[in-house]
Amino acid sequence: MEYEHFENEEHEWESNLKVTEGVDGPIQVNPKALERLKQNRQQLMPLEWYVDSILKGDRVALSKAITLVESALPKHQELAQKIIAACLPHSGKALRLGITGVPGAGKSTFIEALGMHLCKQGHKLAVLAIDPSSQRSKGSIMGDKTRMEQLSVEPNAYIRPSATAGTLGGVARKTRETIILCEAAGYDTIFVETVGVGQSETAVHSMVDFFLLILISGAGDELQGIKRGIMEMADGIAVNKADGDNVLRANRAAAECRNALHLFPLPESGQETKVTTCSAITGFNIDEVWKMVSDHVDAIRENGYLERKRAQQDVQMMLDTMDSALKNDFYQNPVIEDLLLLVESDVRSKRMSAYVGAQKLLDTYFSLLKKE
Ligand SMILES: Nc1nc2c(ncn2[C@@H]2O[C@H](COP(=O)(O)OP(=O)(O)O)[C@@H](O)[C@H]2O)c(=O)[nH]1
Ligand SMILES: [Mg+2]
Repeated sequence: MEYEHFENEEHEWESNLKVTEGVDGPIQVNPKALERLKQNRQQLMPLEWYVDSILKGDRVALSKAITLVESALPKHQELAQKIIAACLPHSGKALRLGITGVPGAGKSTFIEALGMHLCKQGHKLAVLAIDPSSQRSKGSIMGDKTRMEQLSVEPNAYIRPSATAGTLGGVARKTRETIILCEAAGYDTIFVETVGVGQSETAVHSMVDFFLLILISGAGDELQGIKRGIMEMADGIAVNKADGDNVLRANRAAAECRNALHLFPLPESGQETKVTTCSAITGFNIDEVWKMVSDHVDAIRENGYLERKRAQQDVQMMLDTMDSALKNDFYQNPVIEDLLLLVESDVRSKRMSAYVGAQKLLDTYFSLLKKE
């Protein structure tokens, strides 16, 4: 702790060394190695410090704990899991809202508008993002912080850039754990934004109470870009950018959406999927969207669906965790790694059928397990 403090402080030393500013040379060290070095240097605090400070709502402790959750180092993971276990009984009370939509639909702008609306009402809001593709972009939500100008300086809001590495499964697990920590720190509303495309919707859907789809009106082909599956996952739809000369088009898009939804069966929640228009820029109907969300969550809390849904999500998280652990153990086994290359080339050249190849690898793996 002290060490970090020291590192960040600006010192005015009396020194004979004269520092001349110049152009940065090329990076000499493998950036990945540097990252590890940095992680290793992070001084760990005792478990109680993290837990007590998080429960008091200390943002520094919260951020440090999330960094541990995101770290790949075993000793960080070990401590992170203990912090999560201690925070778990204090979690679960927040409303968890997932937000999805194609890039450019206005998700970030919407989060800024709705987020400020909620903070003004006294809510404490945490904004997280799932972006498995962010390895190269360093977390698009970082860039999005510029779209969240007010929210990023709002004391009642906590914005956390997405974890920057790993598979979708890994990133999803980290986000779920981050939700637990944020709830323990007193955040009563959690937004999870999907930044990636494709599979990340399913991941976010599996960890929220309400899944909001943000659409925009296009040139009459509103629904083309949206897969039916995502429409079906949505608990509510907001057609954004209903402002200026776009209002009519937005209304038409909303009507088309409602028509399309009529063809779907009533969702398991027992609640119809509602559609509304809004504008994240002018603030039009932002309160309506929130009403749609909170009414829905109130209703499913009352009819018992919320409890069942969260229980099912917990079971799913357990299954996903085992799934990825088993896969990792298999694919990271050195014998399997070598054999896989050989079998792959046999299958490719039709010397072996896909089924026989898979069986050969699995048999080898299981016999290795027995020998252990
Ligand atoms: N006219 C209008 N533009 C909007 C609205 N919401 C977002 N935008 C603009 O749409 C662009 C993409 O917004 P952004 O929030 O970054 O979308 P995201 O990629 O879904 O996060 C930006 O230029 C925003 O200013 C809206 O309600 N009305
Ligand atoms: Mg965005």
